Amino acid sequence: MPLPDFLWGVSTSAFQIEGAFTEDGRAPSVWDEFPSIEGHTAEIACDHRHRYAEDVALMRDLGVDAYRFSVSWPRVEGTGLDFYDRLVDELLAADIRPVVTLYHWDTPRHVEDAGGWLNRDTASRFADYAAAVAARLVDRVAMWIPLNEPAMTTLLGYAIGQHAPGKALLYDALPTAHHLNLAHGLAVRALRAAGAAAVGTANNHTPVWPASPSDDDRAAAAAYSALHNWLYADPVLAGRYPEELADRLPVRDGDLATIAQPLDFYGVNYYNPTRLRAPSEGNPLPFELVDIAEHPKTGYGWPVVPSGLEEIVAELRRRHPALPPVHITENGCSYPHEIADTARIAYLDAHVEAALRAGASGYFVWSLLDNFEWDSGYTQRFGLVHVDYETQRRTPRDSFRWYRDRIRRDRTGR
Ligand code: PNW
Repeated sequence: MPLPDFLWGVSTSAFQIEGAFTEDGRAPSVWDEFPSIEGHTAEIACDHRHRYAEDVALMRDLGVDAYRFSVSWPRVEGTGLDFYDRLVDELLAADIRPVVTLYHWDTPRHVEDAGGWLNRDTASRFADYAAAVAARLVDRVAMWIPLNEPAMTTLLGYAIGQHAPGKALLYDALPTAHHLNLAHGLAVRALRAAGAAAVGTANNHTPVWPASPSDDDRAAAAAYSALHNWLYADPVLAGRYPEELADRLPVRDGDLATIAQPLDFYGVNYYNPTRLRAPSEGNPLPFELVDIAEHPKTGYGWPVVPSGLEEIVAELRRRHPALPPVHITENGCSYPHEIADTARIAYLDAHVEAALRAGASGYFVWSLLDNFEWDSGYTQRFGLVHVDYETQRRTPRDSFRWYRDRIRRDRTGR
Protein backbone atom coordinates (compact mmCIF):
# COMPACT_ATOMS: atom_id res chain seq x y z
CA MET A 1 0.00 0.00 0.00
CA PRO A 2 1.58 3.34 -1.00
CA LEU A 3 1.44 6.06 1.66
CA PRO A 4 -1.20 8.78 1.20
CA ASP A 5 0.09 12.36 1.49
CA PHE A 6 -1.34 12.67 4.98
CA LEU A 7 -1.52 9.66 7.26
CA TRP A 8 -4.41 9.48 9.76
CA GLY A 9 -3.77 7.06 12.57
CA VAL A 10 -4.22 5.92 16.15
CA SER A 11 -1.60 4.69 18.63
CA THR A 12 -1.43 2.19 21.46
CA SER A 13 1.31 0.26 23.26
CA ALA A 14 1.62 -3.43 24.11
CA PHE A 15 1.92 -3.26 27.89
CA GLN A 16 -0.95 -0.80 28.20
CA ILE A 17 -3.52 -2.91 26.32
CA GLU A 18 -2.50 -6.55 25.81
CA GLY A 19 -2.74 -8.22 29.23
CA ALA A 20 -1.93 -11.97 29.03
CA PHE A 21 1.31 -11.72 31.04
CA THR A 22 2.01 -15.45 30.89
CA GLU A 23 0.77 -16.33 27.43
CA ASP A 24 3.08 -17.07 24.44
CA GLY A 25 5.88 -17.92 26.85
CA ARG A 26 6.15 -14.18 27.58
CA ALA A 27 9.08 -13.28 29.85
CA PRO A 28 8.35 -11.10 32.88
CA SER A 29 8.77 -7.36 32.27
CA VAL A 30 9.96 -4.56 34.55
CA TRP A 31 6.45 -3.13 34.55
CA ASP A 32 4.65 -6.33 35.67
CA GLU A 33 5.28 -5.74 39.36
CA PHE A 34 5.96 -2.02 39.32
CA PRO A 35 3.67 -0.25 41.80
CA SER A 36 0.87 1.67 40.09
CA ILE A 37 -2.39 2.82 41.71
CA GLU A 38 -3.27 0.41 44.56
CA GLY A 39 -5.05 -2.63 43.10
CA HIS A 40 -4.39 -1.73 39.45
CA THR A 41 -2.26 -4.06 37.33
CA ALA A 42 -1.99 -4.56 33.57
CA GLU A 43 -2.43 -8.33 33.87
CA ILE A 44 -5.64 -8.11 31.85
CA ALA A 45 -5.65 -4.45 30.76
CA CYS A 46 -7.85 -4.30 27.61
CA ASP A 47 -7.41 -8.03 26.97
CA HIS A 48 -6.23 -7.00 23.52
CA ARG A 49 -4.10 -10.15 23.17
CA HIS A 50 -7.43 -12.01 22.83
CA ARG A 51 -9.62 -9.25 21.40
CA TYR A 52 -7.33 -7.89 18.71
CA ALA A 53 -9.71 -8.82 15.88
CA GLU A 54 -12.50 -6.80 17.49
CA ASP A 55 -10.10 -3.88 17.96
CA VAL A 56 -8.98 -3.99 14.32
CA ALA A 57 -12.67 -4.01 13.29
CA LEU A 58 -13.15 -0.83 15.35
CA MET A 59 -10.27 0.77 13.48
CA ARG A 60 -11.74 -0.23 10.15
CA ASP A 61 -14.96 1.57 11.15
CA LEU A 62 -12.89 4.54 12.20
CA GLY A 63 -11.30 4.65 8.75
CA VAL A 64 -7.68 5.23 9.81
CA ASP A 65 -4.85 4.76 7.32
CA ALA A 66 -2.45 3.44 9.94
CA TYR A 67 -2.24 1.83 13.36
CA ARG A 68 0.80 2.43 15.55
CA PHE A 69 1.22 -0.37 18.10
CA SER A 70 4.21 -1.73 19.96
CA VAL A 71 5.69 -5.17 19.90
CA SER A 72 6.40 -6.50 23.39
CA TRP A 73 10.06 -7.50 23.76
CA PRO A 74 9.15 -9.87 26.66
CA ARG A 75 6.47 -11.56 24.55
CA VAL A 76 8.80 -11.96 21.58
CA GLU A 77 11.19 -13.83 23.91
CA GLY A 78 8.53 -16.56 23.86
CA THR A 79 6.38 -17.27 20.79
CA GLY A 80 4.99 -13.73 20.64
CA LEU A 81 5.86 -13.16 17.00
CA ASP A 82 3.03 -15.54 16.05
CA PHE A 83 0.64 -13.10 17.70
CA TYR A 84 2.07 -10.05 15.92
CA ASP A 85 2.08 -11.95 12.65
CA ARG A 86 -1.68 -12.47 13.00
CA LEU A 87 -2.26 -8.88 14.10
CA VAL A 88 -0.39 -7.54 11.06
CA ASP A 89 -2.39 -9.74 8.69
CA GLU A 90 -5.64 -8.69 10.33
CA LEU A 91 -4.65 -5.02 9.84
CA LEU A 92 -3.72 -5.49 6.19
CA ALA A 93 -7.00 -7.27 5.53
CA ALA A 94 -8.72 -4.15 6.93
CA ASP A 95 -6.60 -1.85 4.71
CA ILE A 96 -4.73 -0.42 7.69
CA ARG A 97 -0.96 0.10 7.53
CA PRO A 98 0.94 -1.39 10.48
CA VAL A 99 3.33 1.08 12.18
CA VAL A 100 5.51 -0.85 14.62
CA THR A 101 7.23 0.53 17.73
CA LEU A 102 9.81 -1.95 19.01
CA TYR A 103 10.19 -0.61 22.54
CA HIS A 104 7.46 1.09 24.51
CA TRP A 105 9.01 0.80 27.98
CA ASP A 106 8.42 -2.89 28.77
CA THR A 107 11.99 -4.11 29.22
CA PRO A 108 12.31 -7.87 29.90
CA ARG A 109 13.03 -8.34 33.62
CA HIS A 110 16.24 -10.30 32.93
CA VAL A 111 17.56 -7.51 30.70
CA GLU A 112 16.96 -5.05 33.53
CA ASP A 113 18.64 -7.41 35.98
CA ALA A 114 21.71 -7.25 33.75
CA GLY A 115 21.74 -3.45 34.16
CA GLY A 116 18.97 -2.41 31.78
CA TRP A 117 19.67 0.86 29.98
CA LEU A 118 22.55 1.62 32.35
CA ASN A 119 24.39 -1.21 30.60
CA ARG A 120 25.77 -0.46 27.14
CA ASP A 121 25.25 -4.12 26.11
CA THR A 122 21.48 -3.59 26.27
CA ALA A 123 21.76 -1.57 23.04
CA SER A 124 23.20 -4.60 21.19
CA ARG A 125 20.65 -6.97 22.71
CA PHE A 126 17.94 -4.61 21.55
CA ALA A 127 19.35 -4.56 18.01
CA ASP A 128 19.26 -8.39 17.95
CA TYR A 129 15.63 -8.30 19.04
CA ALA A 130 14.90 -5.66 16.35
CA ALA A 131 16.45 -7.93 13.72
CA ALA A 132 14.33 -10.88 14.89
CA VAL A 133 11.09 -8.89 14.66
CA ALA A 134 12.06 -7.51 11.24
CA ALA A 135 12.92 -10.97 9.93
CA ARG A 136 9.31 -11.97 10.54
CA LEU A 137 7.33 -8.81 9.73
CA VAL A 138 9.40 -6.64 7.39
CA ASP A 139 7.46 -7.49 4.25
CA ARG A 140 4.21 -6.14 5.73
CA VAL A 141 5.08 -3.23 8.04
CA ALA A 142 4.80 0.29 6.59
CA MET A 143 6.81 2.20 9.20
CA TRP A 144 9.21 1.24 11.99
CA ILE A 145 9.97 3.12 15.21
CA PRO A 146 12.73 1.63 17.38
CA LEU A 147 12.01 3.52 20.63
CA ASN A 148 9.04 5.31 22.12
CA GLU A 149 10.04 8.47 23.99
CA PRO A 150 13.52 7.58 25.20
CA ALA A 151 13.47 10.87 27.17
CA MET A 152 10.76 9.45 29.42
CA THR A 153 12.72 6.24 30.03
CA THR A 154 15.70 8.26 31.24
CA LEU A 155 13.79 10.96 33.14
CA LEU A 156 10.92 8.96 34.66
CA GLY A 157 12.50 5.49 34.76
CA TYR A 158 16.07 6.20 35.87
CA ALA A 159 16.35 9.85 37.03
CA ILE A 160 13.29 10.28 39.25
CA GLY A 161 11.89 6.74 39.57
CA GLN A 162 8.26 7.49 38.77
CA HIS A 163 8.28 4.75 36.11
CA ALA A 164 9.85 1.29 36.04
CA PRO A 165 12.57 0.38 36.82
CA GLY A 166 12.07 3.02 39.53
CA LYS A 167 15.62 4.33 39.86
CA ALA A 168 16.17 7.85 41.23
CA LEU A 169 19.71 8.50 40.03
CA LEU A 170 19.21 12.13 38.92
CA TYR A 171 22.19 13.07 36.74
CA ASP A 172 23.72 9.61 37.10
CA ALA A 173 20.86 8.44 34.87
CA LEU A 174 22.46 10.18 31.86
CA PRO A 175 24.31 7.13 30.50
CA THR A 176 20.90 5.57 29.83
CA ALA A 177 20.22 8.37 27.32
CA HIS A 178 23.33 7.48 25.36
CA HIS A 179 22.61 3.75 25.48
CA LEU A 180 19.03 4.39 24.29
CA ASN A 181 20.31 6.56 21.43
CA LEU A 182 22.81 3.86 20.55
CA ALA A 183 20.02 1.27 20.63
CA HIS A 184 18.06 3.47 18.24
CA GLY A 185 21.00 3.69 15.81
CA LEU A 186 21.84 -0.01 15.94
CA ALA A 187 18.18 -0.92 15.47
CA VAL A 188 17.83 1.43 12.48
CA ARG A 189 20.83 -0.30 10.94
CA ALA A 190 19.31 -3.77 11.60
CA LEU A 191 15.96 -2.69 10.17
CA ARG A 192 17.62 -1.28 7.03
CA ALA A 193 19.58 -4.49 6.58
CA ALA A 194 16.30 -6.41 6.72
CA GLY A 195 14.75 -4.16 4.06
CA ALA A 196 12.44 -2.01 6.20
CA ALA A 197 10.09 0.23 4.18
CA ALA A 198 10.49 3.34 6.37
CA VAL A 199 12.22 4.01 9.68
CA GLY A 200 11.82 6.91 12.11
CA THR A 201 11.33 7.95 15.74
CA ALA A 202 8.65 8.71 18.32
CA ASN A 203 10.45 11.29 20.41
CA ASN A 204 8.52 13.18 23.06
CA HIS A 205 9.01 16.93 22.67
CA THR A 206 7.88 19.89 24.71
CA PRO A 207 8.33 23.61 24.04
CA VAL A 208 10.01 25.12 27.11
CA TRP A 209 8.83 28.45 28.46
CA PRO A 210 10.97 30.44 30.90
CA ALA A 211 8.78 31.75 33.76
CA SER A 212 10.26 35.22 33.20
CA PRO A 213 12.71 36.82 30.75
CA SER A 214 15.40 36.88 33.48
CA ASP A 215 18.72 35.27 32.58
CA ASP A 216 18.30 32.77 35.42
CA ASP A 217 14.90 31.58 34.29
CA ARG A 218 16.08 31.41 30.68
CA ALA A 219 19.07 29.32 31.72
CA ALA A 220 16.73 27.01 33.68
CA ALA A 221 14.52 26.55 30.62
CA ALA A 222 17.54 25.85 28.40
CA ALA A 223 18.89 23.27 30.88
CA TYR A 224 15.54 21.47 30.89
CA SER A 225 15.22 21.58 27.11
CA ALA A 226 18.66 20.05 26.70
CA LEU A 227 17.56 17.11 28.89
CA HIS A 228 14.09 16.60 27.47
CA ASN A 229 14.40 17.64 23.80
CA TRP A 230 17.93 17.96 22.45
CA LEU A 231 19.62 15.04 24.20
CA TYR A 232 17.63 12.79 21.82
CA ALA A 233 16.98 14.98 18.76
CA ASP A 234 20.55 16.25 18.27
CA PRO A 235 22.44 12.94 18.14
CA VAL A 236 19.79 11.24 15.99
CA LEU A 237 19.46 14.13 13.54
CA ALA A 238 22.95 15.62 13.59
CA GLY A 239 25.34 13.19 15.29
CA ARG A 240 26.16 15.53 18.18
CA TYR A 241 25.12 16.05 21.79
CA PRO A 242 24.02 19.35 23.37
CA GLU A 243 27.25 20.99 24.58
CA GLU A 244 26.21 21.23 28.24
CA LEU A 245 25.62 17.45 28.47
CA ALA A 246 28.31 16.02 26.17
CA ASP A 247 30.88 15.52 28.97
CA ARG A 248 28.53 13.40 31.04
CA LEU A 249 27.84 10.77 28.38
CA PRO A 250 29.83 7.56 27.85
CA VAL A 251 30.40 8.15 24.13
CA ARG A 252 32.91 5.92 22.33
CA ASP A 253 34.49 6.45 18.93
CA GLY A 254 32.01 5.83 16.18
CA ASP A 255 28.91 5.95 18.41
CA LEU A 256 27.60 9.24 17.08
CA ALA A 257 27.87 8.05 13.49
CA THR A 258 25.96 4.91 14.46
CA ILE A 259 23.24 6.99 16.11
CA ALA A 260 22.83 9.48 13.25
CA GLN A 261 21.41 7.06 10.65
CA PRO A 262 19.36 8.77 7.94
CA LEU A 263 15.64 8.58 8.76
CA ASP A 264 12.55 8.50 6.56
CA PHE A 265 10.43 10.42 9.06
CA TYR A 266 10.79 12.11 12.41
CA GLY A 267 7.98 11.14 14.78
CA VAL A 268 7.03 13.64 17.49
CA ASN A 269 4.83 12.83 20.48
CA TYR A 270 3.35 16.13 21.63
CA TYR A 271 1.21 16.73 24.70
CA ASN A 272 2.02 20.12 26.24
CA PRO A 273 4.61 22.86 26.84
CA THR A 274 6.64 23.06 30.07
CA ARG A 275 7.31 26.22 32.09
CA LEU A 276 10.49 26.52 34.13
CA ARG A 277 12.20 28.85 36.54
CA ALA A 278 15.58 28.93 38.25
CA PRO A 279 15.88 26.44 41.14
CA SER A 280 15.20 27.53 44.71
CA GLU A 281 17.67 26.89 47.59
CA GLY A 282 18.42 23.23 48.15
CA ASN A 283 17.09 22.00 44.78
CA PRO A 284 19.77 19.69 43.32
CA LEU A 285 18.51 20.34 39.77
CA PRO A 286 19.23 23.41 37.60
CA PHE A 287 15.50 24.13 37.06
CA GLU A 288 12.12 23.99 38.71
CA LEU A 289 8.75 23.29 37.03
CA VAL A 290 6.12 26.02 37.19
CA ASP A 291 2.37 25.56 36.63
CA ILE A 292 0.97 26.85 33.33
CA ALA A 293 -2.12 28.49 34.81
CA GLU A 294 -3.46 30.61 31.95
CA HIS A 295 -4.55 27.67 29.77
CA PRO A 296 -7.31 25.11 30.43
CA LYS A 297 -6.22 21.67 31.68
CA THR A 298 -7.18 18.15 30.61
CA GLY A 299 -8.58 15.70 33.14
CA TYR A 300 -4.97 14.66 33.83
CA GLY A 301 -4.02 18.27 34.69
CA TRP A 302 -1.98 18.81 31.50
CA PRO A 303 -2.31 22.30 29.96
CA VAL A 304 -4.12 22.43 26.60
CA VAL A 305 -1.90 24.44 24.21
CA PRO A 306 -2.39 23.43 20.56
CA SER A 307 0.00 26.17 19.34
CA GLY A 308 2.76 24.39 21.29
CA LEU A 309 2.70 21.70 18.61
CA GLU A 310 3.55 24.22 15.88
CA GLU A 311 6.05 25.87 18.19
CA ILE A 312 8.06 22.70 18.80
CA VAL A 313 7.96 21.55 15.16
CA ALA A 314 9.20 25.00 14.08
CA GLU A 315 11.97 24.84 16.66
CA LEU A 316 13.01 21.38 15.47
CA ARG A 317 13.17 22.69 11.90
CA ARG A 318 15.23 25.73 12.92
CA ARG A 319 17.67 23.61 14.86
CA HIS A 320 17.74 20.82 12.27
CA PRO A 321 17.11 22.32 8.81
CA ALA A 322 17.28 18.90 7.13
CA LEU A 323 14.51 17.49 9.37
CA PRO A 324 12.79 14.59 7.55
CA PRO A 325 8.97 14.63 7.17
CA VAL A 326 7.35 14.98 10.60
CA HIS A 327 4.63 12.68 11.87
CA ILE A 328 2.79 13.46 15.08
CA THR A 329 3.10 9.91 16.40
CA GLU A 330 1.10 10.67 19.58
CA ASN A 331 -1.25 13.40 20.70
CA GLY A 332 -4.35 13.13 22.85
CA CYS A 333 -5.88 13.78 26.22
CA SER A 334 -7.39 12.14 29.26
CA TYR A 335 -10.87 13.14 30.43
CA PRO A 336 -13.19 11.21 32.74
CA HIS A 337 -16.22 11.38 30.42
CA GLU A 338 -18.00 8.18 29.48
CA ILE A 339 -19.26 8.65 25.90
CA ALA A 340 -20.14 12.33 25.38
CA ASP A 341 -16.62 13.76 25.32
CA THR A 342 -16.97 17.24 23.85
CA ALA A 343 -13.75 18.33 25.57
CA ARG A 344 -11.74 15.62 23.76
CA ILE A 345 -13.26 16.62 20.42
CA ALA A 346 -12.25 20.25 21.02
CA TYR A 347 -8.74 19.15 22.04
CA LEU A 348 -8.23 16.87 19.03
CA ASP A 349 -9.76 19.32 16.56
CA ALA A 350 -7.41 22.11 17.63
CA HIS A 351 -4.35 19.83 17.59
CA VAL A 352 -5.18 18.29 14.19
CA GLU A 353 -5.39 21.81 12.73
CA ALA A 354 -2.09 22.70 14.41
CA ALA A 355 -0.47 19.57 12.95
CA LEU A 356 -1.69 20.49 9.46
CA ARG A 357 -0.44 24.08 9.85
CA ALA A 358 2.90 22.72 11.07
CA GLY A 359 3.21 20.82 7.79
CA ALA A 360 3.11 17.37 9.42
CA SER A 361 2.73 14.30 7.19
CA GLY A 362 0.67 12.32 9.67
CA TYR A 363 -1.23 12.47 12.94
CA PHE A 364 -1.83 9.59 15.37
CA VAL A 365 -4.32 9.96 18.23
CA TRP A 366 -3.23 8.63 21.59
CA SER A 367 -5.15 6.44 22.03
CA LEU A 368 -7.56 4.07 20.28
CA LEU A 369 -8.70 2.61 23.61
CA ASP A 370 -8.76 3.62 27.26
CA ASN A 371 -5.82 1.72 28.70
CA PHE A 372 -3.38 1.16 31.56
CA GLU A 373 -1.80 4.57 32.12
CA TRP A 374 1.44 3.45 33.83
CA ASP A 375 1.77 4.86 37.36
CA SER A 376 -1.79 6.24 37.09
CA GLY A 377 -3.31 2.80 36.38
CA TYR A 378 -6.86 2.91 35.02
CA THR A 379 -7.65 6.32 36.52
CA GLN A 380 -6.89 8.10 33.23
CA ARG A 381 -8.92 7.56 30.06
CA PHE A 382 -7.25 8.59 26.79
CA GLY A 383 -9.42 6.52 24.41
CA LEU A 384 -11.54 7.35 21.40
CA VAL A 385 -13.19 4.14 22.58
CA HIS A 386 -14.39 3.69 26.16
CA VAL A 387 -13.42 0.41 27.82
CA ASP A 388 -15.48 -1.11 30.64
CA TYR A 389 -12.81 -3.02 32.57
CA GLU A 390 -15.40 -5.29 34.24
CA THR A 391 -16.88 -6.61 30.99
CA GLN A 392 -14.20 -5.55 28.43
CA ARG A 393 -17.01 -3.97 26.47
CA ARG A 394 -15.79 -1.34 23.99
CA THR A 395 -18.01 1.69 23.31
CA PRO A 396 -16.95 4.30 20.75
CA ARG A 397 -17.14 7.81 22.17
CA ASP A 398 -18.44 10.90 20.36
CA SER A 399 -14.79 11.73 19.60
CA PHE A 400 -14.53 8.44 17.67
CA ARG A 401 -17.36 9.59 15.38
CA TRP A 402 -15.80 13.06 15.16
CA TYR A 403 -12.41 11.60 14.10
CA ARG A 404 -14.07 9.30 11.54
CA ASP A 405 -15.86 12.31 10.01
CA ARG A 406 -12.69 14.42 10.10
CA ILE A 407 -10.78 11.74 8.17
CA ARG A 408 -13.61 11.38 5.62
CA ARG A 409 -13.76 15.14 5.12
CA ASP A 410 -10.02 15.13 4.43
CA ARG A 411 -10.33 12.42 1.81
CA THR A 412 -13.05 14.31 -0.05
CA GLY A 413 -10.89 17.44 -0.28
CA ARG A 414 -9.35 19.55 2.47
C1 PNW B 1 3.20 9.03 26.63
N1 PNW B 1 5.34 13.43 30.86
O1 PNW B 1 3.68 9.08 27.92
C2 PNW B 1 3.36 7.56 26.28
O2 PNW B 1 4.01 7.30 25.07
C3 PNW B 1 2.11 6.76 26.44
O3 PNW B 1 2.44 5.43 26.75
C4 PNW B 1 1.22 7.38 27.49
O4 PNW B 1 0.10 6.58 27.77
C5 PNW B 1 0.80 8.73 26.95
O5 PNW B 1 1.92 9.54 26.62
C6 PNW B 1 -0.12 9.50 27.88
O6 PNW B 1 0.54 9.79 29.10
C7 PNW B 1 4.04 10.22 28.58
O7 PNW B 1 5.39 13.29 32.11
C8 PNW B 1 4.15 10.09 29.96
O8 PNW B 1 5.73 14.46 30.28
C9 PNW B 1 4.59 11.15 30.70
C10 PNW B 1 4.91 12.35 30.08
C11 PNW B 1 4.81 12.47 28.70
C12 PNW B 1 4.37 11.39 27.96
